[in-house]
Amino acid sequence: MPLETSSRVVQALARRGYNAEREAVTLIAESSSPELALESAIEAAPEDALVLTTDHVREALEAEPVPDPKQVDGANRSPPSTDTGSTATDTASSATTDDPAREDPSVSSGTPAREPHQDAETDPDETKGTGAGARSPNPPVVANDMTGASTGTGAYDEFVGVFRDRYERLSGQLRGRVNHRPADSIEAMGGGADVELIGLVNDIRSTASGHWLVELEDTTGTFPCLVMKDRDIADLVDELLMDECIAVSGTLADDAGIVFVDAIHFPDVPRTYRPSTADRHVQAALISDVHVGSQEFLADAWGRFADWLHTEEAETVEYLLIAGDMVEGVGVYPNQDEELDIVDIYDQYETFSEHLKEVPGDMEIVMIPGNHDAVRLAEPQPGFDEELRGIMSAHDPQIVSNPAVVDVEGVSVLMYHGVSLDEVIAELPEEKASYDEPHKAMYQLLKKRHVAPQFGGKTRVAPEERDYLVIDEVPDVFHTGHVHKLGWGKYHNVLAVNSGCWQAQTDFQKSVNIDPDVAHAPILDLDTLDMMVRKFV
Ligand code: D5M
Ligand code: ZN
Ligand code: FE
Repeated sequence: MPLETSSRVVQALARRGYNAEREAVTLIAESSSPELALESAIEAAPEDALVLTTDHVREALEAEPVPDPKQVDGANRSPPSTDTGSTATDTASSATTDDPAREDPSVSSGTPAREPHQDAETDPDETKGTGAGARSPNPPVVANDMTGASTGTGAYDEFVGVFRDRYERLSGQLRGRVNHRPADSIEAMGGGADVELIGLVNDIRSTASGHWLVELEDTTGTFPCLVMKDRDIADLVDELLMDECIAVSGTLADDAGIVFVDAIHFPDVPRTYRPSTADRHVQAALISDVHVGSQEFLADAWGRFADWLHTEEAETVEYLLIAGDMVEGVGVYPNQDEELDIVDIYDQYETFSEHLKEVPGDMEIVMIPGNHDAVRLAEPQPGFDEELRGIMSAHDPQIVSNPAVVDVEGVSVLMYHGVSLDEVIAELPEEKASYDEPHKAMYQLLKKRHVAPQFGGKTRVAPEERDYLVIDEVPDVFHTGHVHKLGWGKYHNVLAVNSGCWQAQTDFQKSVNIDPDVAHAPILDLDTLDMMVRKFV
């Protein structure tokens, strides 16, 4: 089946307002007269249908066998495209680390799909010989969506509440490893005692002699902890962010007024963590930062991506996860309006929805908002409201909060837009987190078991009864965006993926030397957690 035809079918349908299932597109494209088949399929579909299904097309083709192609106008059949380079597999891009996931990016382009993965028991649908119609993505299950559950009004005691919840849940993760002494009882232990305490980082200062004074706060008070500059653990102080939860072990000074720290513990991911995998061969595309409405939005590249999803090669790509910034938004950054292609935010979502229609209708889509989207900026960000959902309904995406934990075929994916990554990158030394290796900044969030530890900086945190930003359960995959750089790797067996963007370099990014990774689609094998990256530039 020439891609050219299938892609033209998809675009023609999207122009007519339809999202279409892949097999529906294939049937139309392969029929003797795609133009006629398309028309009669649209007629066969109910008037309020948003998705053109395989059944609609079958019905149309059976009711009205299309005439011999020689007798219909073939002017629309353009010659096959010679540009086959646009979807080349990219395995080398920014592959500069020693992460295991990079060494074997599992370049499986062209792998025939489906056949080895059917269960021994034959699916009744399968026996009908419906080919691609046998695919059946399950709607992903979302664990911690807080859309519609926001209780915060911004009152002071709510901030106290959210930090108490953070402390309780993260200290709970550390309690098995240390014997916590409440801050207000430490002094009474007397000089020289061994002491362990768990607290949120309340202050980090260097002393006159270059040591580090880290003040920890628990629910009873604060206590100063001294990390000597010549100890190995001094290196870890570089990694600390304000308000994160850590534990220290050490010895109480003679006057019992300070702890000399021997060890620092993070909630962390156990090194022995074993991720779950899907029990069939199925893939997910992990993207973010589409930025529709920006003059720099790369519509052509998006079109190539959507076309590719309709090809046989992408047959097993059944899920599309979008980690925020669907649109460019308005008034997000100073002077942003000078680079807007669409000035009205609702029009931006309308256009975004048009682009979503090009994505096969039989794919499951999950999306969370980002800082450019039309929801509150403070995190957790609830999923889009009813009006925006209405605009984006054609594809019936699952719209959930930022962050969200999404179970995709048994693989838990923590989706988070990633505003805190800017902060982690700004605060930590280059080798621990940088824009060129955004996945390393993600490792830090996994280690801290919190997606946005630092309060009061760039990342705005909304007070809720619960700290939704705590990473309670270790995810199998951590998916973020925001920094517009592609990077991935494994941290204690958890795959961290930052997914690049669909927006060319903006003036601001030029001014600060951010060179975005555009039009890449990380494709994740859910059965092996191997990943490869497809380029659509
Ligand atoms: O931001 C994409 C990346 O660029 C992210 O790392 C923040 C940074 N960025 C982009 N524009 C600005 C301005 N105007 N000020 C500060 N930082 C900026 P995104 O929010 O996804 O567009
Ligand atoms: Zn963005
Ligand atoms: Fe963003």
